[in-house]
Amino acid sequence: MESSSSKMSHAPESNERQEYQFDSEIDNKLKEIMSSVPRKKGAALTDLDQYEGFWYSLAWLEGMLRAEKHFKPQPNQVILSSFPKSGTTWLKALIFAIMTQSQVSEPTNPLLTRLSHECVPFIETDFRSNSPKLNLDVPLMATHMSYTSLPKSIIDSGCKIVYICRDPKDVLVSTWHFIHKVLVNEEFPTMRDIPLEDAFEFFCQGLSFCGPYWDHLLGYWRASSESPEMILFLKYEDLKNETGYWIKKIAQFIGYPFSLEEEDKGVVQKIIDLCSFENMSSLEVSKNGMMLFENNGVNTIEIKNNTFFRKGKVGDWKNHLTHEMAMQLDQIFEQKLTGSGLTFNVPPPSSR
Ligand code: PAP
Repeated sequence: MESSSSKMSHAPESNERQEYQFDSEIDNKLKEIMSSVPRKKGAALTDLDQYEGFWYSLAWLEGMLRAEKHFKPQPNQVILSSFPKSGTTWLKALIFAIMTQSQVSEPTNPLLTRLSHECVPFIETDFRSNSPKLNLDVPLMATHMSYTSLPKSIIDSGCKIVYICRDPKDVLVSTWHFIHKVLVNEEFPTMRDIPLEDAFEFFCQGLSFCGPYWDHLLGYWRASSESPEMILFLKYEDLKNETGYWIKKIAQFIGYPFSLEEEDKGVVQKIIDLCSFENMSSLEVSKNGMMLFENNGVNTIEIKNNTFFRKGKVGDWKNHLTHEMAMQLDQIFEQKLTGSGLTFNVPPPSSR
């Protein structure tokens, strides 16, 4: 995604973007992917192609392949990984704020005038774009890729990965609203609005952007169990319930711990307030800004920044899914996650 507001103009030598105009190897690989499994409709803005067991849009896939070839993590690189609609926008802001903690109260803090998606680019979209906007001062990038498809350079470098997931029922509802809100604002021939019932069926079949969700979760869950020093596995619900506790945990994990002095000065609370749904969604950039999303190299669609903010609540699915739908989704995930130790029981209110 490319923001319509001011762009960073760094051209990092290490990531060799000038080669991106045309790359026959990647072009051929994309053709091979497209011909190996039929393109499918899903709970997504675009039709989906399958790669290494997961469903992506073609534009996303192109970015992934370019990143596989060219991505070189910076020293102390941090990667935020998530399934779409699990809390990415929020966690991008939180980690960015942690990594730039001395600026938290500054009126020039980038998070006050830029959407967190602009402060923290997705690897897939940044590597697809010919006008990169990496903020090299903060070595933080995000991805929706499955664990198994992460660029090898990320795994080899041993950089820290923070993964966030969310109750599948809320992810589905949030996804469906997102598709609807984007298409209300933008007409696009290859994209279509879908009823919730269809989105539900697709989601249950694993047919959503970056789905199947259960496999996405399990990839990161197992990797984090094997290498807890490399992957921190978070849940949106926990982050909502105990934001301060998890901010400190994340800060420690990525190597930006708070000193006692900083804690005494209330830095953690300042980060909570800065990144809260109420604050972020009411900023001018969130209310009136927009992103340009490169759909297929020829067309772009505009996505209003306010599309990334809806309710920001745990359990809103209750207002949209029937009891039967909720049970069916719970059963699918229970069965898929059996034996992994990962569950989606919503925690009781914090006592910490
Ligand atoms: P993305 O994958 O497209 O980046 P992502 O940010 O992961 O989307 O998910 C959007 C959800 O996060 C929305 O949830 P909802 O539809 O259930 O409301 C959005 O409201 C929520 N969200 C965005 N910012 C925040 C925030 N600061 N705090 C809590 N939730 C947030």
